[in-house]
Amino acid sequence: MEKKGDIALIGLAVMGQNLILNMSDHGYTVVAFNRTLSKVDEFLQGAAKGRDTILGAHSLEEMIGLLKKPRKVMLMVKAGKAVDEFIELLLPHLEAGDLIIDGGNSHFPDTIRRTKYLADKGILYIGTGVSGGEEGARHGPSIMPGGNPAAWPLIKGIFQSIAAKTADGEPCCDWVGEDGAGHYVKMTHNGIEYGDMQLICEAYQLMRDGLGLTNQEMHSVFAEWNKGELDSYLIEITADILGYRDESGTHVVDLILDSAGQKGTGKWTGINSLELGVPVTLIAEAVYARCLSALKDERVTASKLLKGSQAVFQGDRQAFVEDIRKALLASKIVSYAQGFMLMREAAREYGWNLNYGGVALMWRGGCIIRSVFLGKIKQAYDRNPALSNLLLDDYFRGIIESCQPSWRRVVAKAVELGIPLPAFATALAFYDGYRCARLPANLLQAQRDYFGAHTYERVDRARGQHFHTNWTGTGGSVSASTYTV
Ligand code: NBP
Repeated sequence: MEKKGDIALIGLAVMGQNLILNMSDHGYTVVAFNRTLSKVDEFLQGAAKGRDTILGAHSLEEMIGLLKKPRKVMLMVKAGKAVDEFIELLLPHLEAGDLIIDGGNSHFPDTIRRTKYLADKGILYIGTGVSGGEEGARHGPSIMPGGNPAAWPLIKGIFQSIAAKTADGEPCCDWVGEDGAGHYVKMTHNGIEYGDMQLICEAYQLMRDGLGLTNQEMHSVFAEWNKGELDSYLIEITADILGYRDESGTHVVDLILDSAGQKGTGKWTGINSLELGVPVTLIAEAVYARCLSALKDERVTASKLLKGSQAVFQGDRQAFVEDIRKALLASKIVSYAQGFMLMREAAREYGWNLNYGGVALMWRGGCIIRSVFLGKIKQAYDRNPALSNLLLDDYFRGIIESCQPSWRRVVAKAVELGIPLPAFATALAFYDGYRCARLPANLLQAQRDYFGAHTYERVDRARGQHFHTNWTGTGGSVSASTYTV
């Protein structure tokens, strides 16, 4: 009898090929397909050679014919119109109860739309985040599936067996929620990744330009940090990068142009935070920091014209390195607190029932932001699933308290030295704002009411009552309609 596939995977680029090999390692039979057909044969004769659990297909008809029912087809293609095009091409070949999975970095509104569109046709749909890059896809990614809940039992076994596992053996994959929830959580993951990377880069610049440390010294600092509370994949690779030399002995990091690229998921997170009115300031700063870095030519010109600080660091370098570590840790806690605030608001806005501890567990292994720290976040939500803000959890509150003097010293010193620390500084400003019972927004409301009759609420009256003052004596008594973010 002809061998049948458990799942088909379309898209034989780096992610798709490695996911297929991973599924095959776990005993699943996978049918491989790609728009450019030559890549099917290249894969079968290359990385997939000798595996009877990987079958190639040279048309969608052939691919569908090779699948067990209900059929499961996973797309690992470029996000955007390629996904919609493949859905349309697949539809004539599928029947009610079949499942399409999009594992690319799709924008969550597209996943909401596609889930509904396919549900109307009786086709199940999952939009899933897959993180961990090439290595993760091959040996265990973090997988964040959302979509039609009826689809989860069909794919749970495959996904949880190929996903990364925590030290306790728990899979870094669980059901996230309805329609776009999986891609939303993946988007937030990527935003947090932007924040983590920016924080590390700021620590690097402060050590390099402020303290004058060599790459080798910084390699040792990051390697040391990776043994403690900051133990994470990104700190680990930073230590590796700083220690890496080419054949001539040159540190490769010094040869790389300081102009950052981006693919859009950090920007989506920032835009969505503005839409939902959640102050996710650190991720936004991280996106803007990449934008500023990309203005390389302008910066080079400006560096010759705009004067900065003449101050030089004086003091105990080793003690200051420890201050930087603590400032990084405190800023990172703020960034994750903001990320979870965003997901909480998104769940309310889009009607998802997100399990925040489950999200932390999914990010605990396999993905780019994997860290020991995420285990602590999981524990915080285990202690209190209704935790309103990570900053209020006893464990994180304690760390922030112990890091706070260092954090303030680092931000103040960077200002004095003229070294930009946008992410460290915004984290501290957020912290001070969040813990402030009375912000200056009373004056802001007065300004709005002064020039636009936007009205204000009063501290001595119940919330929800709006007042207007005729500030100049010449204005009328008509007020504008109110608007609250
Ligand atoms: P790419 O994002 O480079 O996409 C390559 C695949 O998309 C190929 O199979 C290509 O087919 C197909 N494709 C393209 Br491009 N345009 C198409 C179109 N108009 N119609 C049909 N197919 C089209 O591959 P990747 O880096 O493996 O990523 C796959 C997905 O996973 C993406 O959404 C990506 O954002 C996401 N992702 C990537 C990573 C990573 O580290 N690379 C990590 C996590 C998630 P062809 O061979 O015929 O050109």
